[in-house]
Amino acid sequence: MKRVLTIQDISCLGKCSLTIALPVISALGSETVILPTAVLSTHTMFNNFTCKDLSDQIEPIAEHWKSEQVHFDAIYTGYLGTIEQIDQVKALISDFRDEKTLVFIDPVMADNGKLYPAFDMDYVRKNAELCSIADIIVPNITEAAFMTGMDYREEYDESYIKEMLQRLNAFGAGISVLTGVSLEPGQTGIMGFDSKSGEYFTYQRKRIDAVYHGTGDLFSSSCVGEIMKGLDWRDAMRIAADYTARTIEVTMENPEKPWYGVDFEATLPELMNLK
Ligand code: PXL
Repeated sequence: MKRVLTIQDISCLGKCSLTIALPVISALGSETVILPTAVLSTHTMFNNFTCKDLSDQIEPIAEHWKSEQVHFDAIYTGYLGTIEQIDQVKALISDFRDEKTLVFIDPVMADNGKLYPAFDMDYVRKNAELCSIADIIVPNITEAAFMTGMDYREEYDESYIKEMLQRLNAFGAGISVLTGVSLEPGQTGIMGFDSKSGEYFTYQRKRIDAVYHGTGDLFSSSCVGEIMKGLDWRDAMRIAADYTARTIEVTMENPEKPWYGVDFEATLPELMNLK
């Protein structure tokens, strides 16, 4: 069985980060090892959330794993808390990665043109540094605009996305993928660039006009899980995009849906059959 280490916060209530990664990657058949970087009462879209930083636990936990000679087939990082923590995570990745380990970085820090509370441009620069050591990065357009210094646009054409992918590619990751890319009216999906083959990959599907929290984490987690099943990254991203959109659709139909996250619990059984 493949073993995935995922490093991100645990928001006790909120359906995001570890509370999505753990069930989704496990459901796709990989052992999921978690490293919580902070415990929050809720995600940061709630008011008055509490947050306990766990940075001082990262090194002792990693040391223990080293003494147990643990091997990870993938290391997947999401929302992290501070610049210092990103340095710790970089060190952990370089300690544990070998030539077969997939390093998948989702530089979670912004959406809809804005940085999340608690982040600033120093944090953005540090995330760009983290992206440089990845095999695959999956920023949304907002995160990529901040990291590349390009203007954030809601209306754009393919040349804007290609320029952004080229600037991301210059950081050094093997594969750079932009999420939330709409190339035709009524459509949305992803566009990626593979630095080895020099090829672009685009996947577009019907756009659903709703914004829900945690959908980026759902996309990344299902993508990592599918790659661990042996799928090519392009197939994994296509399935992850379909699964995320399907989950948004199902969530919208639920009259009792919570405002803070999607009903991925309802669609998880379907994910196992998506091809
Ligand atoms: O879904 C991204 C995410 C993860 N973790 C925390 C967040 C957010 C987005 O706001 O606040 C704590």
